[in-house]
Amino acid sequence: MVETRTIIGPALPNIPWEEKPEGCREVVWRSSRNPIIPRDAISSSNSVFNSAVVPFGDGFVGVFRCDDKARFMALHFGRSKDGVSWQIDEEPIQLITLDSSRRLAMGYDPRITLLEGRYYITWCNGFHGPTIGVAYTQDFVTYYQLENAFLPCNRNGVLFPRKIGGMYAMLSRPSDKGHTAFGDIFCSLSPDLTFWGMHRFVMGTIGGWQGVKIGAGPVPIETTEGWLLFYHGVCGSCNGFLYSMGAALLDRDEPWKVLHRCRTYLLSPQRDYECWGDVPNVVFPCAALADAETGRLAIYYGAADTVVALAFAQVDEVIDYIKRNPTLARR
Ligand code: BMA
Repeated sequence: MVETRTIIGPALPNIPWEEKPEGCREVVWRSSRNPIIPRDAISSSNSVFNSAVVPFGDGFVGVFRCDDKARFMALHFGRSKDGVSWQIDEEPIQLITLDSSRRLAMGYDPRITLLEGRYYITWCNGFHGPTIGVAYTQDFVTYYQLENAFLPCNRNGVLFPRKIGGMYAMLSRPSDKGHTAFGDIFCSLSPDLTFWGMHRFVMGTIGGWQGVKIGAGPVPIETTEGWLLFYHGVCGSCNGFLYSMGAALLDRDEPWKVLHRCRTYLLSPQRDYECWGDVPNVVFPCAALADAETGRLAIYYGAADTVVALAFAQVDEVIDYIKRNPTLARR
């Protein structure tokens, strides 16, 4: 039990958890049950990865990126009692949309943000190129689609879980239509979740593991030290891109201000299920559960664009790591 709570939020006593293995020197350690979701979790799926999870009722629910065997991307609902074993619906989520021009065209890389009693789903939607789709649900039965947040091309749209300075806030990563070879994180504000503006630069690429592009990962976790943002960073190699995970602390009142950012990664593709799959060498975090009582974190990430994996960390260790391995470059 920690003396002072670092995480500003509710306790989550049933958070999935495994103690750090004896002798492990890493700040983030993997579940011994990885990968927790196989590529064929539903009968039609080629792969299940880059997915979002939240506590719901006395268990957990999620929105899963399931690419089918025709290699079309769709979002599927799933439920779990323990956050580790999942039942995913065979049929994709259907959204209620008033305007067919922004209908869900494809769905990938979802995030779920609990905000003012509604669960907002943001994902990469097809609209003359990728952009950020937004929908909400209160029961994970009926989903209402809102306007796309941005012009194409954009990816990795991540909503903050509360208004900041009276405005809704979203991180995103402007991109292109392909396998974008650039990308910095920006923050945009909105009075109503429809009109987005006041765009602010948050942070950009620097050398090494985060040298080609970076993108926000799970919904930021509010802590006494700032918003804890896990993000993916990409570097190029002679065999293509390599995706790793790092973390930063953003100012609680002006989240485009980076307080601290790590120079070295927290997790990189090293296990077989992260290195072998449809896209080798990818760890891509999309969700994190947090228990304010114990400071435990459970991080869900897609591995090799093929399966879902789980990792654990203690919030104070992560914050200490970010501060001990700082970079001041390209804030
Ligand atoms: C990005 C997205 C992700 C994917 C990653 C690695 O551009 O398409 O869904 O995990 O590439 O292939």
